[in-house]
Amino acid sequence: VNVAEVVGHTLARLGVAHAFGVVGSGNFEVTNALRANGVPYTAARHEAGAATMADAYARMSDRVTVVTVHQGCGLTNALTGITEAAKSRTPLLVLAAESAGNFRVDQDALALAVEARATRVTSVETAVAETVEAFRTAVRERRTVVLNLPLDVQRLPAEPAPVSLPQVETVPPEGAERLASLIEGAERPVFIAGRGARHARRELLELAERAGALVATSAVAHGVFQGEPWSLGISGGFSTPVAAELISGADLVVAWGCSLTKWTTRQGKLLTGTVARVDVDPDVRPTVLGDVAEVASRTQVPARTGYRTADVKSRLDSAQWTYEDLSDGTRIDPRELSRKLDEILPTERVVAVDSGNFMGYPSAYLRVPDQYGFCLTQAFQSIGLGLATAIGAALAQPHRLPVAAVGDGGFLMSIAELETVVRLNLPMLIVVYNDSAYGAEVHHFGDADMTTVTFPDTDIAAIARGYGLHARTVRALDDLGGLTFDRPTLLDAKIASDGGSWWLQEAFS
Ligand SMILES: Cc1ncc(C[n+]2csc(CCOP(=O)(O)OP(=O)(O)O)c2C)c(N)n1
Repeated sequence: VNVAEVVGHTLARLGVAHAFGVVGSGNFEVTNALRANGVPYTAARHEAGAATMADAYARMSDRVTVVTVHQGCGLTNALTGITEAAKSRTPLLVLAAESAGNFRVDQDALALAVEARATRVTSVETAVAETVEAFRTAVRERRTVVLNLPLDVQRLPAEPAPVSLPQVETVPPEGAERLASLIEGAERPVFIAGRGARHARRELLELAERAGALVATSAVAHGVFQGEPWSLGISGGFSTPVAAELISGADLVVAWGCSLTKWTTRQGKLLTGTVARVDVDPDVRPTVLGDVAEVASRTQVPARTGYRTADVKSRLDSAQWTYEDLSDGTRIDPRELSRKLDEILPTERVVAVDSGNFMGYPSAYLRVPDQYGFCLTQAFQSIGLGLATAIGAALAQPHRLPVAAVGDGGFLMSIAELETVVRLNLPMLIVVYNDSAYGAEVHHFGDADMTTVTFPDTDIAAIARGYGLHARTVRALDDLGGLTFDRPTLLDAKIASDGGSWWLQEAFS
């Protein structure tokens, strides 16, 4: 037994859920040790895919996952996915082999530059403790941690040692009385739940009912309030017009574990009254410091109607998307496509959305069963992560239909992982919103020279068939007839242009 094997054994004992990676000589032994000790392993075809699969798996299972990479180039290839995870505070462990020779790069600097933590295994005596500490940092601080494994240390003889599960301390809430008095003083409160509130549906809905508050989520927490009659859905660019009006009419917005980005608030335009924040992170200077579920259940307010009036209810019930259908038989309106997919897909689904002009359509039109039904890896706004996100989410939620909604640009960037979808035989539906362009850029720059961002039509259905998927070209609703959801399937939807999506126009305005 050597140090590499001890690291794998230790992480298995700590209970990591799943490992993803691309294996080279430097991470061969540690990866096999994880597998030998019972950690499921999925081989990706590119390290960026591996990192994003691990990130999505962690988000859709609430468990720590691992990505394992070769020294130097394995880590640099994984960096975009690691950055997304780090910015999203995903508890993810990156096992990175590390060379002292020609292939050496400063792996600590790479990790720190993208807001991940950097650490390493330095000796036989300290290997177990250093591995446990990396795991503890990932869990306790909700951090993405790069654990470097120097090649010379990896091969030293070592013995596994017993490990104990690190305890996660909860922060006792501070400032709860102030929040209660803000809520009591508000006539039209709205609660917005973010990533830090994904576990707190019950507590938040109980408090919202007493306070007469309407509830909404940020995009990454989509699904938390699914089925709740007073829910406004996603706050921000993907909101229906009625939801946006009601949020901007609030005299108090309480952000629960939510960072209120410009996307969630339409550049601040949705926030017209008082804003209060509840968060475990003291750095964001919250009104109440503490865990969302705990703070919500301790906040005592008298029961009243608040924002939950009959008039608001009837506005909510009539809130719908309206549009003029631009489909013409050769190109399908992306809104019509999304609406129809929502109708025909099983409700037990997990939806992953890539970045681009198209991204609002699936996010706004596809309903999701709960917070484990939507996975948005968009903290870094990279295109090309959507397909790998859907793979990680599919493995974490194996009883749901995985749906990958992607643009043609992001899809072609990440196409290597199609082989992974087929090899795993995932019953995934991949929907390519194909406008033969980097549509977001086309709409952003209006009437400029578009030669750099437009492309000839690509027959993506034919490419997918080559990988072994079932595939269709979709130009009209009829092309969706008789779809089944039991094998890897791709829809190459040739979409009509609506002149730039409403949410992007908003963001660029
Ligand atoms: C890695 C990366 N490179 C470049 C960009 C800039 N960018 C933002 S959207 C976009 C176009 C995406 O095209 P596509 O996936 O076809 O979706 P569409 O905008 O056409 O709906 C690009 C290039 C980015 N966000 N990420």
